[in-house]
Amino acid sequence: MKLSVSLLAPTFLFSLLVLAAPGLPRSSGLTPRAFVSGTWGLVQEGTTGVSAQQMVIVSETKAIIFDKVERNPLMVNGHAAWAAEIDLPSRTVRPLNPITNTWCATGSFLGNGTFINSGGNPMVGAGANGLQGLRMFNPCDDGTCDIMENTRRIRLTSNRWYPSSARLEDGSVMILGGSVSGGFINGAGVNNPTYEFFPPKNINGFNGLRIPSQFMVDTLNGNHFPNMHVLPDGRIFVSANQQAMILDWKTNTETRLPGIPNGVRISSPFSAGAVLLPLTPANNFTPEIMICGGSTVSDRVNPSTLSSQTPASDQCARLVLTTAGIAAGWKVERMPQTRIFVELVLLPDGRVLLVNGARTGVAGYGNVGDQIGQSNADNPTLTPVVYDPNAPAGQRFSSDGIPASTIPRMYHSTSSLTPNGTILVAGSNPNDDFSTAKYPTEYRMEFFSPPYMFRPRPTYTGLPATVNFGTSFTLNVVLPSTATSVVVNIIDLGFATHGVHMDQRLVQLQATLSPDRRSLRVTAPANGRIYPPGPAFVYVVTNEGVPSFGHKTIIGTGASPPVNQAAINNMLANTSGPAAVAKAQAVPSPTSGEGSHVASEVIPAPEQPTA
Ligand SMILES: *[C@@H]1O[C@H](CO)[C@@H](O)[C@H](O)[C@H]1NC(C)=O
Ligand SMILES: *[C@@H]1O[C@H](CO)[C@@H](O)[C@H](O)[C@H]1NC(C)=O
Ligand SMILES: CC(=O)N[C@H]1CO[C@H](CO)[C@@H](O)[C@@H]1O
Ligand SMILES: [Cu+2]
Repeated sequence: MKLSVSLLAPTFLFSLLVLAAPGLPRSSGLTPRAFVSGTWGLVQEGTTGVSAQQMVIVSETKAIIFDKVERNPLMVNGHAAWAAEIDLPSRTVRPLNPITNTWCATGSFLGNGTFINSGGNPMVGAGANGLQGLRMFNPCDDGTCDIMENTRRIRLTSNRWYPSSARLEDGSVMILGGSVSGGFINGAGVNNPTYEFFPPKNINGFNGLRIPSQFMVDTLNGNHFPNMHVLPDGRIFVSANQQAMILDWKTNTETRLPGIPNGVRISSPFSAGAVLLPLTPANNFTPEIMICGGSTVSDRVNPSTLSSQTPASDQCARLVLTTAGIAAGWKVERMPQTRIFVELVLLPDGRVLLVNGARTGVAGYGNVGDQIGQSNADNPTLTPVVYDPNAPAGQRFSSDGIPASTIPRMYHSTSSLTPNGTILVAGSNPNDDFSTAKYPTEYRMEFFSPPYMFRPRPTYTGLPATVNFGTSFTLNVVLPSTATSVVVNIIDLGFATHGVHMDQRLVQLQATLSPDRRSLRVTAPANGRIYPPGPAFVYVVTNEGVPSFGHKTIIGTGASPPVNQAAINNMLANTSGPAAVAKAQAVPSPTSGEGSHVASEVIPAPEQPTA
């Protein structure tokens, strides 16, 4: 699509002018960064007990995992578990006990460090209807914390299966899109083309109710799990199917961007990976998006006419979000192989790991004419690729020294950077229920160790529990003898599901090393638009590309996001809760799953007042 300047809202133009101020670099300052080359490690250690459809690191030692309700071996409260906590140092697992079905939910942290998981699927077995689920988790170190749910009072306005979410500058979370009931792909009859906030806001006249998004109508059918990235001016980059836009949630204004090049569809079930490239002082915190993989097959045909053997896309496309960058358009590169549901993981050295997924087919299961077991995809990509955004074009992708895994990571697999710097890979389950067929329900965890893991590492102490915007703090550092300088990268490790990585973000901080190299004066991000208030892992990275352990802090004050009780009351008064919905709808059998898109299963949006 051609971008006309008249489409740009005034606030957009203003912020672009600020971003493109004279004398400042306009794109990711293309200065090559050092990184450690050599052989990567790969170990398979521990199991997740439930299949890792969704994964989030919640502390320096714990990850939590959500699955769909299915016959997992791990038990809790007399039934098969569908969520678990992993202790990373010991590789052990502890079952968690949500009430509702978390199938294809999203997740984000609030500014106070509480994690919320929202949306999901209707009732299956022991799991209550999770379509409006909103589950809270406060991380703990003592093995006593669990998911908290109060479905009558704390819930979404409406059904959301396959929504996305993003933490905003005020520490609240926006939840966008999804279907009111589910299947292989979205469609006009099941679409929920709206967004909402948690905690609910009274904004733009909607007073806690869901807010329409034309973009989520225009991007049908393939627009499940839209990619969302909070930009340094507070607005949100959103991409889905073949389109992209910037959403100003404060004014409910959508500004369309050039579409994804070459007809590539990039959201579920044509899942690409997407990442906001590192925001650094050198690039003046100029936002640049990269989207890799996806597919060019039609989103309008009966999925049984699609094939597990159709090559996915090998395209990576980058767009700099300034006036000049948008005018220049997407810059296209080619991965060494085609990839569907690839995960893009930011490394502490500023590079991006492309991991998991398959070379052919589409996301989901039980749809295509030539399923492998139940998988809609085939030809797993077993070797990750590392991408250096600052290397010259043509030299950015490399699998040098990276071992191939023997474990296919198909649909419903996940990956995350860990605080220690390894990359945790888990999940894979293109199946209705627990299965041992080809592309089975996978519980084994793997840890990739980049070569920096085998070098003498910098260490530090003195990180405050909270670090407010614009303030400075001092770390006591011990550097390897060969290091002459360091940078400080804070990373939001985000929430991984379906190849989409909510809230993942790397921001480089201003830091000054003392002449004796023992003390490092660091300045926090300027505001919550550069780094939304909430958890961050702080990596001190040497000039040779060796990161420290990433200790956890909370950026901001750790305060809870604003609560508007009147908006909550209005939402509760004007929307139905899951109990009423459950009565009004036929509950799909556990085997109808993501295997079909049946328009007759439309569930009316629960918008009618209950009174
Ligand atoms: C971090 O990784 C290193 C290298 O594998 C290991 O020696 C160390 O024990 C790990 N630290 C933690 C806290 O897991
Ligand atoms: C964080 O804020 C939410 C929303 O107000 C609240 O429900 C939750 O209890 C808070 N968490 C903490 C740790 O205070
Ligand atoms: C937008 C909307 O439907 N508002 C209604 C919500 O519920 C209150 C109390 O029942 C009504 O007064 C509003 O009109
Ligand atoms: Cu799914």
